[in-house]
This record gives sequence, structure tokens and C-alpha cells, in this order.
Amino acid sequence: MVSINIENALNKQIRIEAESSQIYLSMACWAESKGFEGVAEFMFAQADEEREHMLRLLKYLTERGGKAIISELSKPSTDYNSPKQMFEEVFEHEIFVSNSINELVSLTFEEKDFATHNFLQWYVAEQIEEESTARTILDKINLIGDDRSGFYLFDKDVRSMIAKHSAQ
Ligand code: OFO
Repeated sequence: MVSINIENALNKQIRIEAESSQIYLSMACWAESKGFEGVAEFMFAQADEEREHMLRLLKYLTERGGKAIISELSKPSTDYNSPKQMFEEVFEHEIFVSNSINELVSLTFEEKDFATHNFLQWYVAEQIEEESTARTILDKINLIGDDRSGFYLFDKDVRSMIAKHSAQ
């Protein structure tokens, strides 16, 4: 059985993961509308992954005798100035999520809930992975600079990162 504090914190994280999925879905739509098909595919895959993260939390909470709450979600941005600005937002968002996971882990120590602590280790590792992916993509964008033809290759390159990311 989880404590009420852990239940509330897990529900907060369920909402954050669901919002992450919406954010990436919105980014996928923007990328598609601008002709960045590889980026759009990458974002659709990210949105699916975030939904999986949400479901994994929800199932764990239910399994431990807590009540999962499905709440309303904030509306994500629908417009971006450039792929660069969009991926900067991805990076910032993933740092925000990592901080939230870290707070949750620290709460499990306070509550002496070592089962939830173990469960959350998967998320700690996943966040390292996601921050690193966003950083790699931003590095690529910075290398391209203003070279418009470079964006064609960039788009293909980002598409190829989908398989690698989900295979891990
Ligand atoms: Fe759920 O991993 Fe990103 O946010």
C-alpha cells in the first residue's frame, strides 16, 4: 500500500507524463505542417512513449492499492518559430520532468517507500536518455546553422533516431 503522499505525487507525475505526450503530439502536428516529416514521425513516436510512461505509473499505483486520477491537461503550444526553438523547448521540458522525478525519488526516501523507489529507477534512467537525445538533436541543429539544405538531411537524420531510441 502506498502512503497518501506517494499517491498524490504519483498522480502528479501521471499528469506530467500525459501532458508531455500532448506537447509532443502538438509538436508533431507543427512539424508536419512545415514539411518536416522525419521530425513529425519522431514526435509522434515520442508522444506514444510518454503515454506509455503515464500508463506504467498508473498501473503501478493501482497495483499498490492507490487510486490513479485522470485529470484535465494544459493545452500545449501549437506554434514554434523554428525546429531549433521547438527542440530547445523539448530539452527544457525534459529537464523539468527529470526534476519532478528526482523530487518523487526523494519523497520515497522520506516516506521509506523502497518499492516505489525501486520502481522509479527506470524513470531516472529514461530521463538521462531523453535529455541526451534532445541535446544531440540541438547540437545537430547548431551545426547546420542557416544552411537550409542541411535541414533536409537533418529531417532524415531525426527520423533514423526513432528506431535507435525505442530499441533501448
Ligand atoms: Fe516521460 O520521459 Fe520525457 O518527459
